Amino acid sequence: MKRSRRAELAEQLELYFICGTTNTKDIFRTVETALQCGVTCFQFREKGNEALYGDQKEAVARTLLRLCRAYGVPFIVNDDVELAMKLDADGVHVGQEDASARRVRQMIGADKWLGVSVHSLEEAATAMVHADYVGIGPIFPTDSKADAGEVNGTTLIRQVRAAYRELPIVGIGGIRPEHVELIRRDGADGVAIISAIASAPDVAAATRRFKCL
Ligand code: 3NM
Repeated sequence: MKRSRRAELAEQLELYFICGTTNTKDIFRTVETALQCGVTCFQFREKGNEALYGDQKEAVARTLLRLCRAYGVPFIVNDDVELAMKLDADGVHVGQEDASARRVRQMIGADKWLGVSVHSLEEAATAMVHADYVGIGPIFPTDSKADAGEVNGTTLIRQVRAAYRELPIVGIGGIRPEHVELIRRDGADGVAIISAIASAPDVAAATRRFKCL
């Protein structure tokens, strides 16, 4: 990856908010508030029993994309490559169980961001051939992902950073503002958050807490 693209990406990963309609009562208000209060990247992740699909999912995504564009924040789609391409989103994020990084890269081309969740050094080594950044977690216990793997603290972040100095890394899973310093010190460029922002009684205050550490 060119130096400038790596630097730009690392900066955009600083406070990466992830949300779908099952994570909050009013997704538009939650996302707009989070954007106003300083999130640097947004991922639309529509998962769970009550998740929308088809036209309804697309309509929500379009509105969120418009909001992100208005605030100059990258809009990433979780898993759904077709939707990401239809909307001309800024990128796609996939897990290990989703389409393989190589296939997704072929589908989205070189210009869009590709993020891949990894849970071992081997997965990181494979992902980084095609990915622009990797997500590493769960750092702490989380209620937001039913099949999240073993909680590992920052161990894997440290290992991946030691092995790949230039690879953009975002930590994920149960992260609260007080954890950010440690996670960044151990090698992550940023943190990805669902519930600490989406479920907060005061989304603005919760977002700002991640910004002034
Ligand atoms: N992926 P919260 S943990 C979407 O470990 C996701 O790969 C994870 O939500 C992983 O901030 C997770 O509410 C959920 O804990 C993050």
